[in-house]
Amino acid sequence: MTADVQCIFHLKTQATMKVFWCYVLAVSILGAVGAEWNTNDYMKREHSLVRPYQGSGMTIPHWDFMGSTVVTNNYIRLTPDLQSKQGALWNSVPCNVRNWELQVHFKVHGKGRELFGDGFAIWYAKDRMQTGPVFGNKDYFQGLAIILDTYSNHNGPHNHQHPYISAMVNNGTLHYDHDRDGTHTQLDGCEAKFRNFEHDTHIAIRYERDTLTVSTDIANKAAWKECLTVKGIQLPTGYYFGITATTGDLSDNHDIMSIRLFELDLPDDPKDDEDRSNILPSAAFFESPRDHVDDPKPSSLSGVKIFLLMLVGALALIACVVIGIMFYQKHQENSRKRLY
Ligand SMILES: *[C@@H]1O[C@H](CO)[C@@H](O)[C@H](O)[C@H]1NC(C)=O
Ligand SMILES: [Ca+2]
Repeated sequence: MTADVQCIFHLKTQATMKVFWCYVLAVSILGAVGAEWNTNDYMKREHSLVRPYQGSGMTIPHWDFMGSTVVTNNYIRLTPDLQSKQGALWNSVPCNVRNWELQVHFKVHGKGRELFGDGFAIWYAKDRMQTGPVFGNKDYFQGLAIILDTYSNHNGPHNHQHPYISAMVNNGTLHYDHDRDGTHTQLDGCEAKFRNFEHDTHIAIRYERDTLTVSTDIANKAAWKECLTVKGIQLPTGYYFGITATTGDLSDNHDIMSIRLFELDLPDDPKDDEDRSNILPSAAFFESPRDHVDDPKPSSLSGVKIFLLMLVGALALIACVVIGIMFYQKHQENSRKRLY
C-alpha cells in the first residue's frame, strides 16, 4: 500500500487520478473476494504448531513433549534414527471444534534402505502423554488414530505394501495388533511411499460432518491426493491432538515440521448444535465407501459466488483500464494542442 500512497503524490493530471481511483476500486473488490476465501479455512493457533516453536525457555506454548523428542529451530524430532526410542508431542488444549482439518508437515528419513521402522501416529484422543505399544501411545485408546506404519510386521503374504497409512477409531475396547499391522481394526488405508524424500511431505486429516478423509501431499506436486474416506465416524469434542513415534530393532528419524488445525467454515447445520462432549468414538462400517461417493454438499454454491465476484472484479478492472486509456489519450491530445 505504501507504494500506492507515494504514487499518489506523483500523479499530476486528473486523468491519471481517475485511473488511480479505478485501480483502488478494483483492488478492493478483488480484496473482498480474497478475504472471503481466507475465512473458509480458519487456523486455530491453540491447536497449531508452527515455527518458531519455542516460547520462553524450553517450553512450546500449548504443546507438551516427552520421551526421545527433541525440539530444534526447524523441526521437532520425535525419534532419532536409533533403536528402541519413543517420542510424543501432545496439544495441551482440548479441541472443541466440531468440523476440522489437521495438516501435518512431516519428514521420515534414515540410513535404512530396505529395513526401517516403525512409524508414527497422529492422534485425536481422550488421554494424552501416556506411553504405550501403539507407536508410542497407549493401547485401548479412546479416539482416532491415523497410523503411518513404515514396517510390515506381518509375516504371511501381504495384501498391501509398506509404508502404509491407516485409520482406526476406538472406544477403548479395541486392541491394536502389531502382528497383523492393525489390519483387522482399521477402517481403511492406503499405500504411501513417504520416506527419504528431499522434498516436503504432508498429510491432511479432515473431519467434516462425520466423514473422515485422509489425504497426502508426498509427490512434490503441491496437491492433495486422497488416501481414504470413511463416512459415519462419530468423534466427541474435547479430545486432544497428538503425534507419537517409535523405533524398535529398526529405526528412522521421525520429524514434525508443522501442525496446522483449521476450523471448517461450513453452511449452518442444526446437527452442529448437538452436544458431542460426552459421546464415545464410533464408526459405522461401510463395505467400500470409496466406490459410491455421492457428494450432495452445496460447496458448488460458494464456488459460483467466488466466480461471480471474480467476474465483477475483472470487469471493473477492464472498465478502469479502458477509461484510463481514454483519459490518457485525451490528455495527450490536449498537451499536443498546447504544443502547437
Ligand atoms: C465399542 O466398540 C466395539 C467395537 O466396535 C463395539 O463392539 C462395542 O459395542 C462398543 N462399546 C460401546 C459401549 O459403545
Ligand atoms: Ca507395522
